[in-house]
Order: sequence, then structure tokens, then C-alpha cells
Amino acid sequence: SMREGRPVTVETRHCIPVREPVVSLSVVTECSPPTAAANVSQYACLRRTTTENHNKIFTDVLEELAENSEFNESKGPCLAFRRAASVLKSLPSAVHCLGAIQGLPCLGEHTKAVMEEILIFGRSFKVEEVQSDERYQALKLFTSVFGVGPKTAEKWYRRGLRSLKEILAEPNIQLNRMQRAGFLYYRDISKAVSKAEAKALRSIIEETAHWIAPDSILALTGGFRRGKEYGHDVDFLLTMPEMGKEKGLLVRVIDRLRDQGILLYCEHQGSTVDMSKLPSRRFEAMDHFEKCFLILRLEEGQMEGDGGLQKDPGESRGWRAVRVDLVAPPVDHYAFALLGWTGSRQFERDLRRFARKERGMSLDNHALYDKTKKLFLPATSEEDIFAHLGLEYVEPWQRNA
Ligand code: DCT
Ligand code: MG
Repeated sequence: SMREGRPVTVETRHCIPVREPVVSLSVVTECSPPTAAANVSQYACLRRTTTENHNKIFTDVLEELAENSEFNESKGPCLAFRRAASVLKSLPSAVHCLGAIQGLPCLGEHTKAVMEEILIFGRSFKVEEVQSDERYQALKLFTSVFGVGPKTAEKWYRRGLRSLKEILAEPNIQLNRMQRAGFLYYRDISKAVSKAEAKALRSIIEETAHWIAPDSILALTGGFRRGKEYGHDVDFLLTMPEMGKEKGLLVRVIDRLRDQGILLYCEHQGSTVDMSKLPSRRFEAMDHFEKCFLILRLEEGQMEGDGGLQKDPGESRGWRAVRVDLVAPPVDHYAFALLGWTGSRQFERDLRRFARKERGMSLDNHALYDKTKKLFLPATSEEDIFAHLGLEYVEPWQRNA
């Protein structure tokens, strides 16, 4: 038979009644039927994606390839890898063979080739090549500093700089205030923030806001609202129940945090929402709400429950620095701001794309505009916005696309 090492001809193969597994290639040929691929939408807002990712071995690699494409300013491939990863995250089980992804949307040839490598060899040579690339390593390291974007990272790389030490030692480099804070607190803010730490910060900021304005409303958004256990920062929305009353509140909250000695860094941006420009104004990814990018000092004693600060043994100093974003939209934009700041980024991208392509509407963090009817569609809740779009409501914990 085949197993005796005789040359295998097409004819003999076809005579085998039960399909013989072709050793490692079984992942490519042998297969269960596609995992209800027909029901998977190309739009993340028509999928439900919890934090439970059954295909992390693929999505980690695809997201790394997306990041590399971003560094190379290859927008198309970057988006393609991100969309592919997002589709895989929504699947109810792990993909064990290529047949299982047949018919799934957004999985292009490059993605399939990468998945095939992982299925057969348990690793991706393509991503290993990227990871060992000097430029990729440097750009990833530099952009991990708060305040350093791809442009600055590229500039430093071109000057021959390769490590953070070299950047700090280079006399001709002028760091801005944000970057100086980024370097100063680098160790702390590159450590993940836990849910317990996010909750502790929520209590502190809420107490501060209520001390200033008892009826102010503080909401936890970003990844923690989606049920994530860890995040790179903590995102909050702050508003007042009455339109216009939010003016001046954020600045007073910041001042109070400073007085309490827990404000390590603050970059405040005033509101640039120009109501007079509506409805002709552009719909953009970046919103115009008053906001601040903060680094706060979280004391171990401020932690509630049994969580405790995560610390390296023998290195406890009793506090850590945490990145916090605090956004203050006026209440009549609140639902849009909440939807936008809850994310994920991929979920938001697809909500906007769905609105534009399927409904002829423009959506951003401020508003929803019906281009056919030429009118703004008001909303007081996220449910209202989904309803305007003719979408079934997707809970925050199902938006981890
Ligand atoms: N967002 C936005 N406008 C910005 C920045 C962010 O609308 N200028 C949205 C996109 C997702 C959400 O806010 C939160 O952003 P992040 O904190 O970057 O993402 P996250 O999902 O909270 O993930 P992480 O756990 O890394 O913080
Ligand atoms: Mg966040």
C-alpha cells in the first residue's frame, strides 16, 4: 500500500475507499464543513464579537502584519489584515483547516497564505521575517512611547537611532512635553491596566466630578466597557444632564485632580465643535469634543477589593502611573460620543462604512446625518443610533471586533 513507501500515483489514491490523511497537509485537504460562513457579514456591526477569541494564533499574526503595513504606509493591505483578523475574532470556534474558512468575507490571498503557514507549521514565516526586520523593531519600539506617532518614529529611525536610550542620549532631539512624559513614565504606562485599576480610577474621578457638580455623569468607555480585562489606558466620558452646563467642568476636574496630587501629566484640548458649520461640516475620525489626555497616579491604597496593583516582586513603591482619556461632550451629542468611544476601532470603522455604503448616511462621534433626507437624526441613546441605521442593537461586550 501507500504506507510501504511505493510511489503514489493518482490512480492508487483514488482507489482508497477511506480518505488517507496526507500527514501534515491534512489541515489543508481534510476538513469539516465551513463554519456557517454564509452567515458571517463583511461588516463588524452585523457580527457579535465577544472578548473570547478562539483564533488568537491567527489574529495576533494578522494584526502584527497590519501594523507593519501601517508603518510602510500601505493602507490597503493594512485594512485588509485588520478586517481579516476581525472576521476571525467573531467565529464561535477555532479554525482547524482551510476548508473551514471557505466563504468567509474579507479573507484575501495574503491572509489565507498566512493562515495556511500557521496551520501546517504552527508558525508564520512571514511574520517572523517582519519581526526580525530592523526598521519594524525600531518603529514599534518608538511608537510605544506616549506622544510618539509613526512620523516621529520614522524620523528617528532615519537618523540612525535604534533604541530609547539612544534617543534620550541624542542632544539634537527636541522632545515635546507629551513625549517627555511618555519617557518619564514609560515603564508604568507600557504595563497593561487591569479592570480593578480602571474601576479604582473611575471611583476617584467620579468622586472628584461629583464634588464639583453633584449631577455630573461619568461613564467608563473604551475596552473596559466592552468587558476587556486589560487595556493600554482608561477612557471616560464626562457630561452634565443639561445642555451647556458641561462648560468649564472638565477644567475644574483637572484642577481638583492636580490639587489632590494625582495629576502627573495633562494635555487639555478645548472644544472645537463648530455648530454653525453644521450640516456642511466634514465627518471625521477625530472628534472635536473638549478632552484631556492624562497620566494619573494611582495609589495602592486606592484600590478596592482584592485586586491590588500589579507589581514586580521586590519592586513595590506603592503606586503606578496610568494613562487616562477624559472626554467631555455636550449631552445632546452624548450618545454618539459614547458609541464612538466604546470602540473597538474596527467596529467603529465598519459602523461608519455601513452607514455610508448601505444607508447613505454619515456617522461620526458627534452625529448621524441622512444624506438623502438632508437631515440630522437625533439620538439620546446608542439604541436610537442602531435603530436609525436599521441595525439590530449590539451590546458593548459584543463589539470587540
Ligand atoms: N477613539 C476615538 N477617537 C480618538 C481615540 C479613540 O473615537 N481620538 C475611539 C476608538 C476606540 C475607543 O475610542 C477607545 O480607544 P482606545 O483606548 O485606543 O482603544 P481601546 O479599545 O480602549 O483599547 P485599549 O485597551 O488598548 O485601551
Ligand atoms: Mg482604551
